[in-house]
Amino acid sequence: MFFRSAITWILFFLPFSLYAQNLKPNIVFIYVDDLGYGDLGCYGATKIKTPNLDRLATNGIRFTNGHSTSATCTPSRYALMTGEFPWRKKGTGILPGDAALIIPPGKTTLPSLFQKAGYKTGIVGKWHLGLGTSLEKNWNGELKPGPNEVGFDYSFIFPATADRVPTVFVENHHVVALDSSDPIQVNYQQKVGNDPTGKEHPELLKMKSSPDHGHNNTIVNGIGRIGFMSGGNKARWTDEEMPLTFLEKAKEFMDENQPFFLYYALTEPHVPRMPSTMFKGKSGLGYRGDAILQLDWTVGEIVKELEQLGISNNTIIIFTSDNGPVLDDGYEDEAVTKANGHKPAGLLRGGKYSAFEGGTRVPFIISWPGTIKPQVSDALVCQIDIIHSFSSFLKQPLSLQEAPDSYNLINTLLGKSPSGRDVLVLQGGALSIIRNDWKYIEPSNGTPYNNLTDIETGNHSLPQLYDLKNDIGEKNNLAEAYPQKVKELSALLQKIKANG
Ligand code: NG6
Ligand code: CA
Repeated sequence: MFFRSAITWILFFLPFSLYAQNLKPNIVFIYVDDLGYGDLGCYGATKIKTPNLDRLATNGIRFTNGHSTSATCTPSRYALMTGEFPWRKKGTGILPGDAALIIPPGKTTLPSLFQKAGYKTGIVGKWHLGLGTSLEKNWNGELKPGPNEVGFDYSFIFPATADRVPTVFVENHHVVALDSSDPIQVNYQQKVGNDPTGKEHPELLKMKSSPDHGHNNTIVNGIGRIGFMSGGNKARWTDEEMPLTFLEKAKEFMDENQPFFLYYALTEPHVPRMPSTMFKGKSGLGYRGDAILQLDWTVGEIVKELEQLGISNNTIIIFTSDNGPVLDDGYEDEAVTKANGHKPAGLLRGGKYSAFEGGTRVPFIISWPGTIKPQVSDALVCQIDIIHSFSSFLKQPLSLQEAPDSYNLINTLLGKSPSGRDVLVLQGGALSIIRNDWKYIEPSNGTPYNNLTDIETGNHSLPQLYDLKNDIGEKNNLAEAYPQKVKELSALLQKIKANG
């Protein structure tokens, strides 16, 4: 009798429970820092092996025309979180480490949508969208507002970039491992405390900063940083430990909270590249290559954890990068001297900071084993579209004011439609617009070439027009040959700027 009713129960409820499971798949959004279009095996790299990401791509969708909104970190992250083009809002450029939060609490964000839909939301990794309400903040007290005030139930972050002070982790509202007898002070204008700086004591550095770059303020873990800090000695991170620390926190979060939305924002391969000992020297391309091996390994560990938890078929992994690549971003880490022919942006022109495709066209992979059909998609998609797409997926409709620049591309992102955006505005030094494979870059006064990073910025005093279908490397400026196209695209760009 008992068995019969148990079997009836299982037969009756199983389809519902499977349905319910599929209805709320977990999400791991893996956001890496400064990884280029040509940095992964599955995007054509031959000098570097990335088996875990290659496998993810083979089993899921590999987008060939996926973009961040911007060619640097803060604006791309702002767009990802809010669905609003960052160039519409002042103060969304690269933030210093003591910046105030730039997302107003209460604004609809990607994680807040998931919260509304009954998910547990967490961020582990790089934040770089500011903390608190002003520059003057007490790093020894409650740090608020921050990620927890804009949609995350749990946060384990570092505030800005790995090369900016304070070099500490913040868990929810507090610096981790803070010793009250050694309070932290941070200043971006002048030196605080007695810690040596890279400028005064280059002999103390284990990795030198490149000449003329600004990484010569307070030394932490033998590396000069941008900005000055004192105190918090026990709380300061060791760069080599960071990937393991983040991985452990990510695993804990996934184990304890389901369904979850995890925003896992890795620091690799951003500077300073100081990989774990197990990766040092492994790629033969210097620490930048090693950092890429490290991030590939990390992705493999996440996949393994999902398998061990028995939830891989019920978890969507999205993998992408906040902007394009740079070799020399301020440290003598052999990224240039050991590049050995590796092309971090692949066939694309430019890189980080650039209006050319190398600035924003990045690896973009989505996998959902058992649900997404493996494929390569050439659809034009942008990270800003994640929020609207998932609002549709989660049945959490947005008003016109919420995520105003985001498109609903859920069918494209899940591999059910081959078509993407018809038009996309991108932000390098200058703004550009893409429609039907034609790309127009606005004239601008900025320098065309950045000597420090050795990157073509895409800035030019004249209009530029490229035919991406036949010239993905943006070698032939067709503006003079197609004046009508220039007029059309520049008018459309003006319209989008003005109207949203
Ligand atoms: C630049 C830094 C660079 C990097 C970047 C931010 C100098 C000369 N360069 O200002 O090293 O930190 O900011 O990178 O200081 S991002 O990926 O977070 O946008
Ligand atoms: Ca970045």
